[in-house]
Order: sequence, then structure tokens, then C-alpha cells
Amino acid sequence: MKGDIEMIPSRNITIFTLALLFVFSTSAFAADFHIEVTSDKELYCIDDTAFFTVTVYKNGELLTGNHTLVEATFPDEEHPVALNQVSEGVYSYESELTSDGQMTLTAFVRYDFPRVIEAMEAMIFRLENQIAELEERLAGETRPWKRRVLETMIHNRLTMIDKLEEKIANFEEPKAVGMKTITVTDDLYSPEFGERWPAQSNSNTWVGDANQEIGVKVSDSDSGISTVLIYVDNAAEPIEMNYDGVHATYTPTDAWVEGLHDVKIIAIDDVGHEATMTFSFIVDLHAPVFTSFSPETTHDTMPLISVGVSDALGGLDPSSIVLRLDSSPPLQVVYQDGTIQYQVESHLVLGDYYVFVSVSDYTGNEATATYIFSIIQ
Ligand SMILES: [Ca+2]
Ligand SMILES: [Ca+2]
Repeated sequence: MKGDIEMIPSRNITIFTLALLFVFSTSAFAADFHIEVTSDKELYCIDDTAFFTVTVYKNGELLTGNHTLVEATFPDEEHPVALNQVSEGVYSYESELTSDGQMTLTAFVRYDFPRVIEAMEAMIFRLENQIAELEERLAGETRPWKRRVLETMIHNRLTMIDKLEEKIANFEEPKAVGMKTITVTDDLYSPEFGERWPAQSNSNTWVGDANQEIGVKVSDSDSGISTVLIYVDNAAEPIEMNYDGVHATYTPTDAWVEGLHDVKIIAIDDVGHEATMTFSFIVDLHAPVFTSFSPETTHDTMPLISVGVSDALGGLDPSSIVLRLDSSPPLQVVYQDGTIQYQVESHLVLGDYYVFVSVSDYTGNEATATYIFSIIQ
């Protein structure tokens, strides 16, 4: 009977569905969302705190207004986290990093219409009840024309349920996703320096080459060396050294000026840990000079031979002193305060004697001289 069928409030359902379709067609649902996620660094070490900024745009403008939820997960999608709203469309998130590896902050927006979803769910519930009722009636109905009517009504309701479920899923689906992956290392240690050149010679480092290269062995546990910088002579700006994975080197663009130079080298690993080494070196390009010789003429048959010597930069190497008397082997001399002395130990006969003397500074600049003295009556 036709009257029974019309007791089902199908008109209400249709109107509600149309209303929902209208809501979906408004600008809020056609919006173009875009999310940017940035972090304060790319690489962190354990115990660092990572700071993220999440910026949400809707149609090219910072997100404003209601009906959108900005949500996030960190360090993976299994772990929802709360964002702090900084201003309209801008959110922050910070996390102390307690383990190493790759971690991703994923942010997304979702429509926030809980009452609409509730209404749609209630509608589905009612439609399901109606279907159950219609199916019961269908089971007891034998008239073909009426069975067809009932089947059509059931089919229409099932179609409506499908559409509603699709709309709910669409509500719950993220509308835009932004993500940022950071790397966390367990590298807690600064780089380490090994041997360097020019190497220290005595209490100083002496250099005899005006184009002397500076180099140092640099290594790092775990994350690896990112940059090695050198400051020469307290320059305000550093120069990046060439690093081949083992040694960092620097060759001066201009020849070194003679004298003292200060070097500061800073090695930075990929996490940002720094290590600093400093040293000085003296560029000495000139040989020592002889300043005096005595005796020239003497009555003393066991004279004290004395040779004055100086090096402009104070780099004379006492161990380099060689002094011979005529064709003697090198003699045992005393060197102190710029004076080389040799005490003749046995009487010499009258006559002329040759003294051959040579000295070097620590960079190998050598000076030689020959003097003659005479023992007379
Ligand atoms: Ca390190
Ligand atoms: Ca010198």
C-alpha cells in the first residue's frame, strides 16, 4: 500500500543532504592550503632542543579564522604532538632530542566541523534503521510492483549512506601536509687536532720558506668535519682551509713577511662542535752575521779565539756552530750570548793561523767566514 511507504521521511533526508552539499561547495572547502615547516638547524646532537616553525597558508594568506585544526606528529606519524600558536597561521613546536636518527615533524590541517560530522553520522544511523525496516517489509512482501518500490527505496538510502561516509572521510582527511626532517647524531665531541706543520723546532717554530704551507691533521668522532677555518695574524675574517678528509692546509696568497706570525685554527664538526688550536711561527729568511773577531795579532801562544755572531730574529742554532783552526777537525767551542769562543789548549808557534767558522739559524740559513790571526814575538 502506497500510504505505508510514504511514512518513511525521505524528504527530510534529501533536504539535509542538499544542505551538506551546499556546505561543501562554500569557499572554506575549496580553499587551497599550504604548510611550511622549518627548523632552526638541520643537524642536531642528542640533548639539543629542536625548534620548529609551522606556517599555514590558506589561499596564499596566513591562515585565519575557525573551522580548521592544525595538527602535528613528531618524531613520526605514530606520535601526535601539540603545536603552540604564535600568531595567526604561525605555530611553533620544540622538542628535546633524546635519541639519534632521522626525525620528522609532520603538520597538517583538517576541517573542524564536529557538529556537521555528528549530524551526518546521525543521519547515517537513521538511514540504516530505515533500511532495516524496509528490508523487513521486503521479506514479507510478495507483490512484484511493491517489491520493486521497496528495493528502490533501499537502494537510494544505501547511495545516500555512501555519499555521507565519503563526506565524513573528506572532512577527516588532512587538507595539506608539511614536513621537515632533521637528523640527530650522538656526536657529543669536538674535533681533534693531530700533528701540524710547520712543526715546532725548539721553543719556537721556525720557518725558512716565504711560501710556507700551514697544515694540521684534523679528525672528528661521528659526524665529521664540516669546516676548518684559519685566522692569520689576528685577522678579523677567517679563511677556509682546504680539507681533504685528513689534513687541513693553507698556502698564503702572498709570501710571508719575515718575523713572527700568529695562527688560530678552528675546526667545526657537522653538529657545530668547535675545537681551536693556536700557535706562532717565525719566518727567518736571512743568515746570521758575524760581528767581531779576535784576536787579530797577539803575543799569546795559547790565545782565546772569540767570534761574535748575531741573527736578526734570534734564531741562531748553537748546535750548528763549526769552528776549525787551520785544518783541524771541528773544535769544542763555548757559545753564549752571541759569542763563540775557543780556548787554544796547547802552545802555538809564531805565525799566521786560519780560523774557519760557520753557523746556521734554525731555518738552515748558513753563514761562513774565514779569519786570520797572527802570533808574534
Ligand atoms: Ca664531533
Ligand atoms: Ca736568521
